Amino acid sequence: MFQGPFNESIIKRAREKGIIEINLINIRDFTEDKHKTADDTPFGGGAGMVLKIEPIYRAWKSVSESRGECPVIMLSPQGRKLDQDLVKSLSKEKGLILLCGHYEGIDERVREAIITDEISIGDYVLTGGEIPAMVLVDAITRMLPGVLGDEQSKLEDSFYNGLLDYPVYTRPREFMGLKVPDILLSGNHGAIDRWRKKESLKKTLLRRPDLLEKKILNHEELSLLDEIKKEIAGGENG
Ligand code: 9D3
Repeated sequence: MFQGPFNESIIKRAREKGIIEINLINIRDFTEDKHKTADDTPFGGGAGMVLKIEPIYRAWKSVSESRGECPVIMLSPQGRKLDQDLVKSLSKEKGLILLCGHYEGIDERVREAIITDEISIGDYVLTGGEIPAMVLVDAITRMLPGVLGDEQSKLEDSFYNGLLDYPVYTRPREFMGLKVPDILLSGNHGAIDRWRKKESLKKTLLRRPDLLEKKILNHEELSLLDEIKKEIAGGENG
């Protein structure tokens, strides 16, 4: 499942540059019976299977003995919901061990014995923790120095942090009567920058006011927001 996302594009380049290292571990390789049994039926009965603790414990022990101490994160629907603040703080760790289940539950004692954090990627049900693990790796990797171009990182650090993106356009200037805003063709970079900031704020106010409430706004942002609110009250533009 991991071969596509981890061997393409930005993640591939980050691995090639040695910025990140990803090791995939199959807990079945840490079973000791002939059938490589990693799961069993639940005590107390009921549907579904439960991942056994021993193979997971042995896999974890083998990794932490060679790599040293680091957070052990289980991807689970019961976890703390992932957001950019959590991504940022995890991006500062030297290493992470990610544990994901597929279809089935994991013996509760795995949590007690080895798990330090539990993370969900949102309130919807998937078939396993693999895609959430890929999401986490992807989001963390793009935060690491040297992964994105310098220009992209500067953008992230400055104004647009915590706001929705402003609209972008490329050639042609007109398509089926749909025009590119004149200001973007004006060559006035001060005015373009202001327009973009305003569009970012407008879109965030209209679609995600919760994001605006979290963000500490500077003078320019507050005054742009004031303009936007007056325009909306006046029934102009959408
Ligand atoms: C909440 C559903 N559970 C009810 C008994 C069973 C269940 C279904 C699917 C338990 C785990 C899963 C597989 N999902 C994950 O492992 C998972 C997940 C998710 O489904 N949504 C968002 N984030 C995550 S992180 C791991």
